Amino acid sequence: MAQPYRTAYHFQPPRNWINDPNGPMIYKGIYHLFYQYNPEAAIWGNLAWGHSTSTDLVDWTIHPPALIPSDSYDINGCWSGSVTLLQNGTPAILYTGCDTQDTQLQNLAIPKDLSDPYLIEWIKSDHNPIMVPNPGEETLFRDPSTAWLGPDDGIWRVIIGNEREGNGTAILYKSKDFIHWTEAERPLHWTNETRMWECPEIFPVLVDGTENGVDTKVIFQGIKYVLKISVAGTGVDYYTIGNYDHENDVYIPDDGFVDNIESGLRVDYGRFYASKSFFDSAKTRRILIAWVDESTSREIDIIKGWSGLQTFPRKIWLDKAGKQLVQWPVEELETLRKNQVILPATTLKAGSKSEIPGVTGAQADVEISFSIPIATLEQAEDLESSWSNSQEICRQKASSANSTGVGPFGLLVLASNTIEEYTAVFFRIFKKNDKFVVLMGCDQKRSAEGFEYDTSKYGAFLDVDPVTEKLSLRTLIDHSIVESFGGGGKTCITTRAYPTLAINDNAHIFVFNNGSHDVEVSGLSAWSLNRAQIN
Ligand code: DQQ
Repeated sequence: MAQPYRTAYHFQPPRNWINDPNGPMIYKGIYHLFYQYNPEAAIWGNLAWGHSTSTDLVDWTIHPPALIPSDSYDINGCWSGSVTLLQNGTPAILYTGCDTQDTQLQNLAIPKDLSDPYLIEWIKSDHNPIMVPNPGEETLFRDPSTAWLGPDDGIWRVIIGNEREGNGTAILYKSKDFIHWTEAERPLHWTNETRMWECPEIFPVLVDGTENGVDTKVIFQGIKYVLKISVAGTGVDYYTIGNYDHENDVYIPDDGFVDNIESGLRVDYGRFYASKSFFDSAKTRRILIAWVDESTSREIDIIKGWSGLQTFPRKIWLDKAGKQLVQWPVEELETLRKNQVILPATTLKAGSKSEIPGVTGAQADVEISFSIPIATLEQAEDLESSWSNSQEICRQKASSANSTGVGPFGLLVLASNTIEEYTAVFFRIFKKNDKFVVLMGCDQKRSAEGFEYDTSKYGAFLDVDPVTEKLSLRTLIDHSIVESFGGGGKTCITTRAYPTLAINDNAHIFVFNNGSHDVEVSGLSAWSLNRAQIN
C-alpha cells in the first residue's frame, strides 16, 4: 500500500503504535530513545518500551523492546518513565507498571550488561514494585521523572504524576538507595487549576545567557528550574519557570508564571504531548523530544498500520530575558540538508504568493525572515481587549485571503501545484496601546483537499518586537508533520497534515501575504532534506 504520510527524518518504527518518548539519554556516546510501543497493533495497548539508538539523533537503529509486560506489577502495560544515571554512571529506568487491576505501580529496571553501549537487555528489579499508590489514587499515580540528588544529604528525589483531591500534583518520593522509596511530607508542587498531571519533569536551566544545558543532578547558584507537566485529557504540555527551595523540597514558580492551561506557557502550541528532556553530556545541551499523535481516525491508523511520531529532537535553553524557553532543532539535522536555495531580499506584495523553487516540498527545512517598515506597522489592526487567548484569535482570524491588516504572511507548505491544498504557517501583527503584538499561527483548514481530517487552527503570541527585530520563521516539513519555530524558537507550533494532492514530488512551498499591506522578506534559505536511516 502507498504510504504517503510516513516520515523521512522524524522518528517512527516500521509499524504499529507509539506514544510518549521514555527515558531518553546518552550512554557511552550512544543516544537511546525509548517510547511507548504496542508491538502488536497500530492502536494504543499492550504497552512495551520500544528501544532505538543513534550516534547523531538523526539515524536510528531499532532494537527489541527494552521492557515488555511480564510480571504481576506490569502485566497490563509498561507505561511511561525516565532514566536516571546513578553516581557510578549506571542507567536506571523508573517506569509505571499496570497490574491486573490497572493499579499503577512504580518499578525499577537496570541493564543486564553495562559494557554493552546499546543496553539491549534490561533486568527488572526483584524489589518491584518499589512505590505503590495511596488508597484512592490507584489510577492517578504514574510517570516517574528523572531523579536528582539533594545537594547535602545524598538522598534521591523523584516526582510522580498525580491528582490529589482534584488537583494536578507532582508527588515527591525520596530514597537513599534507589530501591526503597518513601513519599515526602509534601508534593514538590500542585495546583487547583488543572486535574491529573502526566509525565512531570523538573530540570535546571542556566541564566548566563548561553544555550548550554545542565545535568538534572547539578544544583548550584545561578540556576533556575523548569517544571513541565502534561495535563491529562488536554493534549497540552505546559511549563513554569521558578526556583527550587531545597530546604523544603518544593518548587515555587516565579511571579507571573501560572499553572493554568488557559494562560500558562506551552512547550508547543500545536499537536505535541508528553515531552521528555535529557542532558546531553557530550554536547553540554538539553534535548527535548515529544510525541506527536495522528489526527486521523483509529480506523485509518489500522489501515495504514502505524500511528504516532516523535518530534525531531530539539535543543532547549532559557531565553536571555529569563521569561521562557527557547527551542531549536538539534544541529545534526543540518547534515541532511542539500541543494540550498537562497532568495534575495524582496518585497512581498499584499495579496501575493510566490513559490520557493527547487526544493523537495515534502522533505524540507525553510528559514525565512520578515521586516516590517514602521509606517506599515502603524496600519496594524487593533487587538481587541476581549482577545486575550491567542488560540481563539487564530480560530477567528486564521490565514484567510483579503484580510485587512498587517498579515497574515508566511509560508504555505505541503501545498499543491495550484494551491487548492496547503497548510499555512504565518504571522499577523496587531496594535495594542502603542505597542505591537505578533501572533504566530498555523491554519490547517485547507490541509487535505476533499477531507476534513483535521482543520485545526493553532495560534500563539510571539515575544518579538517587530519595530526593532526581524520576524523569523523556521519550518521543518516531513510528509505529514510540520514543525515551526518562530522568533528563533521562542514560539513553536507542531501540526500534522495529510495532503491528498501535495504528496511527495507534488508538494510545493510558497511564500504568501494575505494581508492588505506589503511586507519585506529580508532573507530566505531553503533546503531539501535527505532521508534519515531509520530501520
Ligand atoms: N501515556 C502513558 C502514561 C502517561 C500517558 C501510557 C501520557 O504513562 O500518563 O501510554 O500520554
